[in-house]
Amino acid sequence: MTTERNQTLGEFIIDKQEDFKYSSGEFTRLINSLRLAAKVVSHQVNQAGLVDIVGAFGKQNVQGEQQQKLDVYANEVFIKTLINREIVCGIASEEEDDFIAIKGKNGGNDNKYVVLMDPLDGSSNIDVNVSVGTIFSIYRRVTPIGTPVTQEDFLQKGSNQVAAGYIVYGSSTMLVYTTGNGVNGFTLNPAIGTFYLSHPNMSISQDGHIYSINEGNYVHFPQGVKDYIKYCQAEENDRPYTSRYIGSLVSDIHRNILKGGIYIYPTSTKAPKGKLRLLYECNPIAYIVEQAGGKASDGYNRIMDIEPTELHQRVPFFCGSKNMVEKAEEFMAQYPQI
Ligand code: AHM
Ligand code: MG
Repeated sequence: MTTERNQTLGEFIIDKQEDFKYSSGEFTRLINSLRLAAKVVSHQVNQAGLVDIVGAFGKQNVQGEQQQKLDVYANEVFIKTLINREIVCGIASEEEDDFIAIKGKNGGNDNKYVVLMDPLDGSSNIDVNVSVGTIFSIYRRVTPIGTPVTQEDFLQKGSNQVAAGYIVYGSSTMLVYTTGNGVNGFTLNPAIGTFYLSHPNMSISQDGHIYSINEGNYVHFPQGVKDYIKYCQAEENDRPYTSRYIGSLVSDIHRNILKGGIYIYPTSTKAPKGKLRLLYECNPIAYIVEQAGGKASDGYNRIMDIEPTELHQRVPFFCGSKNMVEKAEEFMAQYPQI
């Protein structure tokens, strides 16, 4: 057993393999592939501004949003890395219209995992040198091994996740993930391309002092959210809270896990279903935050209990310190869920 102080991600994965109930070489190789792709994307993100990769790619993604070149690049790197290593049977990406069914060498595919991901979230922040992230979510397929994957394999409740993680490309690059036994964070030493365990057993405090929401949309928010914002700003007890909003989900969540806080992306008159995607963003982040001792809901119900109905489904998102999320839910409960 390697000492935790200087343990690398590769060593950690091997050491923890037996703790993981679905432990198999297949899963280990899958995590290793994501680790490799993360390093490649991290390198490219750090080149932004140096090479001609910043700026609109000139085409819109399935959500109708302008896609940036680095979105496309990150999407390709993660997909190609997973396909080339023949370790998953299917991939769904926020940047792809439909899921990808991966054929094995002889047409069939004996792999049991599917990966869902947002390859580069918050990419509008790239060309202003603000942190972005990758989010991934891993499930066991539900259809028989050896047959082509179907939508059913991807439309699973978040509580079925076997692992989830994010990579934050910030002042340093960190990979944070859970397999259901707590949350661990690894910082990349870019000089030698190695992730080291820097944040073992990450936990989020039950109470926090940060609220993160795009308050510019205040007039469009539901009344329960408006009331909660006023609660955060009231001068009473340990309030007013501090407002911090990067506009990059992974970075906002990462900071709030470390410092204690709540992140909210509610419904609004402009985005009646919310903005964030259940499968690529909310479920994996919810799994990590719950494993760190926090909570994630849509304002009324647990995120990971929602039965998905479509790949690119959007949901409102309330996530972070347990007591803060519960307080926000109290305000939401004053009004009917629309
Ligand atoms: P994206 O997947 O198109 O990058 O959008 C998701 C991002 C999140 O990272 C961030 O929290 C949110 O959108 C910010 O949205 P807004 O600018 O509306 O506040
Ligand atoms: Mg996104």
